[in-house]
Amino acid sequence: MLYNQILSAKNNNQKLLAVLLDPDKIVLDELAVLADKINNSPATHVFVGGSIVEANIIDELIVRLKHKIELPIFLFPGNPSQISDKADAILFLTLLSGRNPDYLIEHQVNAVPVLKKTKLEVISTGYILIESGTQTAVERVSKTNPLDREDPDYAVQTALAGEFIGNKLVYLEAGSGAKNAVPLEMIRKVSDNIQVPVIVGGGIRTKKAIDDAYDSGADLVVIGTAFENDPDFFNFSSHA
Ligand code: 1GP
Repeated sequence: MLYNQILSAKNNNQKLLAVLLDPDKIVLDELAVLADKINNSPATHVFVGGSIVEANIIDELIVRLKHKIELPIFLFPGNPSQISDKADAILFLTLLSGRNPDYLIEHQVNAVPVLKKTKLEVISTGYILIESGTQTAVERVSKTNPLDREDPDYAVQTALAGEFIGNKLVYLEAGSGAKNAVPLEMIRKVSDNIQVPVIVGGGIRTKKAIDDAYDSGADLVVIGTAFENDPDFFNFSSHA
């Protein structure tokens, strides 16, 4: 089970790294090059998804990726239309920071008939959006407010609520392309206070920022925009 691999990595203090591919921003004809870059990177997972994506591209993208890449492919869906049986697992998200019932339960209920037709491993994930300096796509699409970045205790409270509800992962999200990533103190407090693995993403665009997130307690860091903008992003040794 892919979730168990994440748990055992956490228990062995092995840090994980996911490359997030947004199907709307991928040119399929350039995928072979991107796949090579991912294979030569420290990535341990590939996430596929975005706030708004046309579903028919996702199947094709994953099928092509699977020809080139052996890493597990997780769906990171903005809504049930993004479910593809070609992936290995799905982050079954609940937007814990928001108060929009569509993202707390409506989409999840609607996803079930689609999921029943797949063999996807379903991983319950508490998704917590943190204020990042500017409005992000998640805020816009979900019509919810993020949590105050200056209030780590409330983030802990929210993450613990997710854990008590039964979430198997907690994802601290600043939003794709965020101006400011999740504050390190918040990552530290959340990871110190919950048992389940912590994913951190949004606005992380340097190796130092990745390492700082790990040092603060992130178990898995997600990189989207930095890799989109520079497919050599993971070639750290060549950076100044
Ligand atoms: C967004 O956490 C991911 O959902 C990744 O964000 O695109 O800013 O790397 P970036």
